[in-house]
Amino acid sequence: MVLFSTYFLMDTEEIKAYAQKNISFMKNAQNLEATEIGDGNLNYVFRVKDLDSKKSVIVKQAGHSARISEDIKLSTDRIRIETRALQLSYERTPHLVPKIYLFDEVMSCCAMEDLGEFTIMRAALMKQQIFPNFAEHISTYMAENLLPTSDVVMEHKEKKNLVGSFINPELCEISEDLVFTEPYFNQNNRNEILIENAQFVQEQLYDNEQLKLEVAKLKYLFLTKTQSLLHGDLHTGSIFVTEKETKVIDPEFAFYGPIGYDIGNVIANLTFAWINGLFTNSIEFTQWIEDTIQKTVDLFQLKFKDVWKREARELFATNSEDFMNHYLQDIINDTAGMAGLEINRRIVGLAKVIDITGLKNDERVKAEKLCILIANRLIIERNQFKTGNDFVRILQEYKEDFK
Ligand code: SR1
Ligand code: MG
Repeated sequence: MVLFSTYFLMDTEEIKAYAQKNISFMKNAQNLEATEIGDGNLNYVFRVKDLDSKKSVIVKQAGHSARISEDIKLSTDRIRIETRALQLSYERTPHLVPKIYLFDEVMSCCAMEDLGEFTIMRAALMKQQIFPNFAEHISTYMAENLLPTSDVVMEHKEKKNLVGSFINPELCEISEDLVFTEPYFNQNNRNEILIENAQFVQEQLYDNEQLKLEVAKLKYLFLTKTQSLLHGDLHTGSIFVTEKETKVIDPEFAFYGPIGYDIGNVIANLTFAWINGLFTNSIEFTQWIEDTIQKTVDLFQLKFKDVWKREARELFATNSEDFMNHYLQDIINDTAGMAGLEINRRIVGLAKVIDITGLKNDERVKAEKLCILIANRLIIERNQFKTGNDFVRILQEYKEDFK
């Protein structure tokens, strides 16, 4: 009998035994089925289903290296971070994240609610599906979860303790390398660039000293700005959707960083869907994306101010509307810059997105150039961004040239 008292990487048979032992509603199950359904880069994800009661659970286990590469060695502490981050989000926004059932430090796994009827948003966007409530949901998720973990709301010593418990050096290092450094230096020789765009990338990224100065400033924000507890990897592969609901998953990259990093990731990944829609002539879809980008930024700002007015405790924050506006404007500027960085890294770095790689080669060549042009403007002009419309305008400016 397997005791699960020392760590090992579980297979589907062992996962069934694990669920039977540890999940209360599976204790007497005789007819369990387990499938490995993970498609991420790092972990193993199993769905365990009781074929009699029809109840199911998701068990996520971390290995000692990344799933995509044995060379990327990672602490299994990422599962503790993910579990805790989901639990904190569940306290504030239970309708927007899955419920955690258990965390097992020995086996480096957690068990959570099965979101069986949901689809990964990136896959749905590739089919040009529209989610009318997405901006409403994601802006609530961000406003309700980001500001309350900042110094604006939290007692400063408590906040520092929380910063400490979310120190996530290895996963941050992945982002520091893949998002902030390799796209501009290729120092690890891991960038993957279409031959047709090699010269363009050389000029626009590697040799672009004006851009690299701005990227350096943003990298140092990521390294040092312990503003709020972030999701840390809020792309459309970390979001589950149905027509009516949205659930944010996978906060294993959670750490204390600049709020604009999360919002920027959302905007960047919506931009990839927009570009896919542009090249596949999906007019209704691209219009919905434009509308969603605008609403996400504008609704975030409205909801952020509501949370601030309701929950701010720090004295300057409760006494000065000017300070609130300054703080929010700074977030929007970071958002633009971070969106640009996420776009560039998904084009030249090793972790790409199907929205762009799934295009026909000649379209992909053009789409990648378009991405880099948009990204560089987001980075360089970030301090001019104020409203959702500013993010949409930049897309519209390129629309005609690239159709
Ligand atoms: C080695 S992990 C590559 C990427 O996958 C994750 O989802 C993060 O975005 C990371 O940068
Ligand atoms: Mg992930």
